Amino acid sequence: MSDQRKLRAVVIGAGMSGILAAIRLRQEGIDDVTVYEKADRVGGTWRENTYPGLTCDVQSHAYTYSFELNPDWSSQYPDGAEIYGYFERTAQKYGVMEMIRFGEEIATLAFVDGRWEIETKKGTKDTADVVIAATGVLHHPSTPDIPGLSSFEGASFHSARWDHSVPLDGARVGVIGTGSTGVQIVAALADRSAVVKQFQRTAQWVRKGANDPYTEEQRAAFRKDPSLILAIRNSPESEANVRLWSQAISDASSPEMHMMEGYIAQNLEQNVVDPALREKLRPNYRAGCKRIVISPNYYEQVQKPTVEIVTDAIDRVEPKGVRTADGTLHELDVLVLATGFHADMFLRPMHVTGRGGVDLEEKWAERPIAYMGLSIPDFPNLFLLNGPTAPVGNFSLIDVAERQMDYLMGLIDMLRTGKAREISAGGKAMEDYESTRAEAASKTIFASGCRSWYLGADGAPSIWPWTYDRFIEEMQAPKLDAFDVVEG
Ligand code: N01
Repeated sequence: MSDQRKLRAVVIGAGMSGILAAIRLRQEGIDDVTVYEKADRVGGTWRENTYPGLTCDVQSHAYTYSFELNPDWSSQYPDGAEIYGYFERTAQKYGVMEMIRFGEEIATLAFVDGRWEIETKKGTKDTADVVIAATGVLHHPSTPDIPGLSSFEGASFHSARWDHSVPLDGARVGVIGTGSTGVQIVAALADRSAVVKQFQRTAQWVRKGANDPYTEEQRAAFRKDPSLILAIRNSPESEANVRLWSQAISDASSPEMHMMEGYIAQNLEQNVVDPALREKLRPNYRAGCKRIVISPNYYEQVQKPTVEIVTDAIDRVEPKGVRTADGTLHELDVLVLATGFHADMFLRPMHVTGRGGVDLEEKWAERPIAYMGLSIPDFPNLFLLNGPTAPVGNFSLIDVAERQMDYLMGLIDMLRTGKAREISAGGKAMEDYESTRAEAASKTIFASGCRSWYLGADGAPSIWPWTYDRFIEEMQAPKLDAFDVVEG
């Protein structure tokens, strides 16, 4: 141990991935770790999203760190507050809170003389040997450019900026958007609000997910015997589902994909009684092209008399509500923008310069790229969790982050043991990765013709196109010939 180099690490962000990175670095004996968090609490997406109906579309026992199982989950799809509580408790338990500088947003990162120089918006300066960017995938809200939006006299906000002072019970609420967020909000408000109008530009494929509560007996059994939780996480059925799904989405023409589409379509056929409503809700693109929405009760809820699916295009927003192209004014008290996020931000809006002063914006002029979603040529010792082209398509981001972190520890260990002083993806490896990735991406279901946050500005899928098994295999250990290694 004594001849090991003492590394100072900085983690950016205290959400799910940042908490993980801080814990793992400590576990591996790297004590000098600071986490910079722009907000005043941990939790990332689970801090920022507090809308009614919020849950995770990955089952609770699977959306849990492998080293911190949670026998106390109340159900398969618990609410956002419960998920937030899990991350906060875990951060407290593992001493992450003491490592965090809250209220500090990093403005610049510059690689100078072999170290990262860091400056926050408040002017705090720091340096680090290693930087792990755990900046999240979907956290820069996208606000639609709809004429008249600011003229609305009621309350209006983005789903990730929920205003809890606004009464919803008995109110007339409009929800723009039919992604996972819009679906969850509408399902939750159907029993509370007087009128819920969901403005649907594009229909969604919705898969029904059972949400049975765990009983106290089950939770007691989980506490006594954690192998019961592992059995849920690794059950042959869920493993098989992940494999089948991953096989299917990576090849849009595969029999697996056609089978999955049939299965998902059944949910619509079997659960929406009124044929006219069923046709309104029927997507005109293939299931899986957008991220499938999982909901235990969306179809049940949209059939309630309080809910109306509005398919006429939005013309403009007026002081009293939303005017659609057919001339109707939909009068509203509250207008929710469940309109998604800018999915190409990653390290942005930080100003990041790498070796020789190269600007990340130059590197990312066409699209954000990172070898294996985690390392960028000429940006040594800067690693990303769930970065560009990571497998965020219908997989559990917590599992992705854990596997990436294990892989990164292999690289960081080289820095610590003096086998390397600087490590970043090699230019050739990056090119090969990106060209084979783009080629494979064109065969995925994501490229089958729809608009989604999986697509880059050029309209091509910008995420992991291969199977999950392939990702697991790649993450076993770094292939060192893919990296530029400056020996130390
Ligand atoms: O955002 P989205 P989201 N006029 O981008 C519509 C994760 N998530 O927040 O489809 C009218 O999917 C847009 O219409 P269209 C999950 O990974 C997870 O719902 O582009 N409509 C679309 O309907 C998810 O995939 C959970 O035609 C406009 C919607 O807004 C991801 O976050 C929960 C419009 C945006 O859908 C994003 O989901 C919630 C306009 N001008 C979210 N602009 C979990 O369960 C946009 N739209 C973990």
